Amino acid sequence: MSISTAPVVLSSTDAGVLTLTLNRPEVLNGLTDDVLDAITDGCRQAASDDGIRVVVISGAGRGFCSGQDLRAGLESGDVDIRGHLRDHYVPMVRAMRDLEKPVIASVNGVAAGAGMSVALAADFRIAAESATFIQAFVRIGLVPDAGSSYFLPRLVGTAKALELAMLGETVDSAEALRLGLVHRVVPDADLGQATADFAARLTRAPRSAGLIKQLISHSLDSDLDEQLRREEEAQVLASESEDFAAGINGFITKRPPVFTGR
Ligand code: LHQ
Repeated sequence: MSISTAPVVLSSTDAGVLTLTLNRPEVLNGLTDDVLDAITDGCRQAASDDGIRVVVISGAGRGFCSGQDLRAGLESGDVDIRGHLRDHYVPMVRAMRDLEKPVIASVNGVAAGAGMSVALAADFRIAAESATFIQAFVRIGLVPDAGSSYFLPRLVGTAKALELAMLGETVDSAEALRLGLVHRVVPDADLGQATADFAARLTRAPRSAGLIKQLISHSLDSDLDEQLRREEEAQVLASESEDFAAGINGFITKRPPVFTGR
């Protein structure tokens, strides 16, 4: 047994981008409570820090995330699954979704089980050509969790979601792009730069970008009247932002506005 003192999630901030790198490469970044809590903490930190505009989640080594670490005590049968989900998985998904800033999953390799859920809970997925996606839950007799059964049908439709979740087959990056599971596929060697370029664009987005995230997130769960009310609330907030003033000024003066996220 090797005892590692390396952090299970590496965290770094550069030019407004908080990058969280899952760091258990020997198990393709299998999820433990510590990993889940570190993602939650990172998203909460991003929420309270005006200097962070975008969060990127990626994986160290050849995997993105292999889902729940199946050797972290589960085989004994003594684990309180309900508590485990409620105390660690749910807060992570909520922290990613409640954050009024974009989250990018930079999928460098296999995303399996709850590892695929992490990717799906992000706002954007940029995949390396060698990345694969597996609804692995059914392979071990479980059901999708960590939001997969919510996000997957919304991304690919119920028929395809059912097929992916029930058969648990491996989806390669080309198929993931065709299905609308990912936004971009890039050569493996270009993933870091492509993610950095995409994130940099988002760091220049106005305050309204976070409000747009919330509007689109809620749209499929709302009827028209509710969504019209949500738009009204969000538009009032957006119109009170410094970025709206900068946007209007930019239009009038014919100079591109510089947005600050406020
Ligand atoms: C792993 C793992 C892993 C530990 C690779 N754990 N070691 C579940 C339960 C309870 C509550 C909450 O929610 C959940 C949700 C879930 O996420 S259930 C789904 C859990 N994930 C899986 O079932 C996927 C398991 N992994 C695999 O099927 C394969 O490893 C994949 C397809 C991901 C990758 O295959 P390969 O590229 O062939 O790599 P490998 O299998 O050789 O893995 C490399 C090493 O990583 C290997 O260790 P070893 O010591 O033999 O070199 C694996 O045992 C280890 N590893 N996933 N989840």
